[in-house]
This record gives sequence, C-alpha cells and structure tokens, in this order.
Amino acid sequence: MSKTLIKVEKLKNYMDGEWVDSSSGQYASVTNPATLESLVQVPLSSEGEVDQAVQIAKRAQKSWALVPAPQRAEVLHRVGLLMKERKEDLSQILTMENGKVIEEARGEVQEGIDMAFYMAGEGRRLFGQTTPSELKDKFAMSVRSPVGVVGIITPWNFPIAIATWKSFPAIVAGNAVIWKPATETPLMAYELTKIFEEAGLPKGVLNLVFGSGSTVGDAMVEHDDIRVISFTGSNDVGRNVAGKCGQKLKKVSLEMGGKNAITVMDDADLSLAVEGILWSAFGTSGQRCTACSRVIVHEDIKEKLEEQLLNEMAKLSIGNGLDESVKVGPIINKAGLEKIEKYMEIGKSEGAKLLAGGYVLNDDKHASGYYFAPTLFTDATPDMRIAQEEIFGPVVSLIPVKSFEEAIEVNNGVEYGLSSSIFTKDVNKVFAAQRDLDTGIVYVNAGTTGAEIHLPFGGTKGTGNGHRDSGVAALDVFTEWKAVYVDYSGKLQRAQIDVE
Ligand code: UN1
Repeated sequence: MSKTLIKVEKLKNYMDGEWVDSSSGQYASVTNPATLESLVQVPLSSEGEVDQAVQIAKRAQKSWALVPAPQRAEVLHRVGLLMKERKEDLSQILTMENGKVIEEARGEVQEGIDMAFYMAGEGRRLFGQTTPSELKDKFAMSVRSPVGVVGIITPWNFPIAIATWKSFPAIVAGNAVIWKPATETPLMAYELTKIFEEAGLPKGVLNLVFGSGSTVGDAMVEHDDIRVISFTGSNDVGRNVAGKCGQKLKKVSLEMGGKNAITVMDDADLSLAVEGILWSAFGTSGQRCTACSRVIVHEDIKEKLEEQLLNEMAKLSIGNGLDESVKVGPIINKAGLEKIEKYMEIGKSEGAKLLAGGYVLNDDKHASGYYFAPTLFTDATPDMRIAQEEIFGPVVSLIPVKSFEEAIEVNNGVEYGLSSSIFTKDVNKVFAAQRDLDTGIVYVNAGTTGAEIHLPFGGTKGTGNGHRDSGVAALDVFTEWKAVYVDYSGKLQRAQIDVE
C-alpha cells in the first residue's frame, strides 16, 4: 500500500548532525506485523558507538545550555509544525512498523505534535521559585538547570509519542540526548530525527544510536557521563536498569507495566462502558501500558454486560491497520503472539470461562500476519494469573464483585498501578473512587487509555519508580534543582545563627 513512504533500505545512526553507518556492520530486519513484509534494516550498533555519541553530546550540550530557553523552544515549535504537516505520512509509517490501526496511529502522532507545542511553551516558563531568605539583604531562589547528557530508551508500542514525552522536555531544558529506540520500530525514530534536523536543532544535541537493549541500552546505563536514564519498557528490563543506575547514583525514570481495570457499577451507562472497554482493551490489540485487561463488574449487571460486550466484539474487524475499517491490528511479533497464547491455557486451567476468542487467527485473510482474536474470559477471580499478570494482548478478564468497596479492593490488588477507570452515575462514588483507586491515572466514565500529554503520565507500585513522563513533571526528570543565594548586604552573613 504505502510502502513507497519508506525511502531508506538501511538505517544509519545520527551523530553530531550526520547520518553515519554503524561500525558494527550488523543489522536486523524490521517487518510489518500485519503482512510480514520486510520494511527496512536496522543497525545493531556496538558499545563503542554509545561512547562516541556521548563524547559528541557532552560538547554540544555545553553550548546548547547557553542558548536561552525560549530560543531552544523555538526549535520544538518548528518540530511541531513539521510533524503536523507530515501527520498522515508519519501515521501510515507508524501503522506499517508497529501494526496499530491507523486511527490509533493518528492519535499517537497527534500526541507528539501536542507535546511539541506544549514543551515549546515550557521554554518560556521553566519556572523556578523565589523564597524569602532567613537573612536581611539576601535573595534566595531555586532554578532548574540541565543535567547534561541524558539517555532515553523508548519502546515499540508508542514509538513516537513516548519519544516526544522524553526528548522534548530534555531538549528544552538544555540537555543533550542519546536515544536508543526499540529495534522493532526504528522508522519513527528516523522520521522524528529527520524532523529535528530540518527544524534546525544544533548538531550533537540529539544523537540516535540504533541497537539492542543488551548492547546499546546497557552501554548507556553503564556510561558514567550519561546522568539520567529515562526508560519505558518491560518490567524485567526496567528493574535491571534501575539496579544498575542505583549503583551508579544515576537518576532513572521508569515507566513499565500495567494491569489496568475498568470497573462497571450497577448504575453505569452500559453502552458507554462497553465502548470504553472495547477501545481500551482492543484499540491497540492490548499492547499498551494503559490497556484495559480486567473488567470489574457488579454482579447484578454481569450477564447484561457480557451479552453487550459479546455483541460488539463480534463486530470488530481484525486485519491490516491501514484499512480504515479495521478496528484491531496485529500483535508486534511471534514472541508476543506466543506469550498471549500461553495465557489462554493458563486462564482455562485456572477455571476462568472463555466466552470469546482465545486463538491465533490463521485463515486466509490473517495467515500472513500475527493476529490474535479479541478474547473475553469471565468468572475470573482476582488472584488468577490472567487477572494479575500483564499479557500485552487483546485479552480481557471479567471479575464479578458484590460492592463498590470490593471493586476498589480488586482494582488495587495487583502489583501495578498505572491506570484505572470507573463507570458510574453516582457522584459520591466518583469522588470516593478518584481518592481510593491506587493508580497514577484515574478515569471516570471513560476507558483506561487516552492520557493527555500536559498531565503527568506514570503509575504507582510496580509500574515505575515515582517519576512521571510528560506534563510539567517530566521537567523534574531532566533538570536539577539548583538553590541560588545572592547576598547583597556587603557583609559575610551566616545563616542558622541567632540574628539580633
Ligand atoms: C503506553 O502505553 O505506554 O494513554 C503509552 C494512553 C496513551 C499513551 C500510552 N496516550 O493510552
């Protein structure tokens, strides 16, 4: 279809404003999960290339930090304009490399555009604080200063949005960036870097190093001159990254899994809840950290909800996301597909009832891609593995409960804490829920997905380590607070002593 949009055969790294072949000479093939056709070759760079990028970034960062923040912001503004101009092409390329349906791809690119204009605005704020000093004729303030060279490691499931959540605040705050994108989705990294180049980002401020997590990612985490790592990805890798950064006293921001639930109370607008479940559970085939994978339902409406869900699920068309009528795209790769399949056996053996789906699609229309049928389990109990572990596929488990209090307890009874949602018309439950749902993001009468970029994104417990992506909170990851005292008394004044 739009294969002509991809103008390169072999990708190159981007260092010091130049596109350079990786010195490793090793490549991996990137395939479209909807068709299995090969799209491009991505270099698997070596550790030495990370060090090379860091040396470049260190030099570039010194002058970039001296550019006034409103001017740094102008680059982001131009990035936003270029992304807007190319939104449709970017969305199609995104659908080809990641598989998500085109409507979702457009939404993701739009997130990046919104982030560009939002962070461009932050360049005119980057607010600090003034604070009264304890002493006379002394001025005290806290200012944000850049950290230096920062490393960002981004996932395949939101290859452009998450890259903007991390790189834009880092750049506007005056840092230089080393970026390792996921090898499954390097084209978004290539396109965004080209846009930065065209927007006039000075050489060396952004350096792109393609490669594996175990080589490039590890070298970034281990490098003493990368002072911050911002990582989104799997739980296992994240914990490993956290451990290594901890040893090095390196700031690390982690955003990992979710086991997000939608609670449907007995007074909910059922059609609305069904729409919310479908969009959040199947919109990206469940391959997002905020995907809904549990539905906690009041027992009085359980059967009605099941019936409506099954009716609507039967209408979902599954296929190549470039086709506008398709609502559920493929799974990213074979390993992803096999992991989902494994959970089917687990769910059944645990005693959950399979109401729909549960299998890999192998018919003529789907045999040439990685497709899994949207799946609904019911009568799951909170402790089952299908109700506890992140499956990262189009699989939802219904858990019946007797009360609002029980719903909250079940929602919170998992290791993760990213997003949650409740459908109810009772205003008292709305306010109690926003207080009691133990997740970083709470929705009322909406699905668990669709976070807006000017609010903090991240979660509690096993989802992360307390930092937030996007929103103004992202600046806390990429800046150091510096306390500045200006004494204009002309005397050596000492704090913390009694002053007459
Ligand atoms: C993710 O899955 O890591 O709120 C990102 C959402 C999107 C971003 C998800 N705006 O679902």
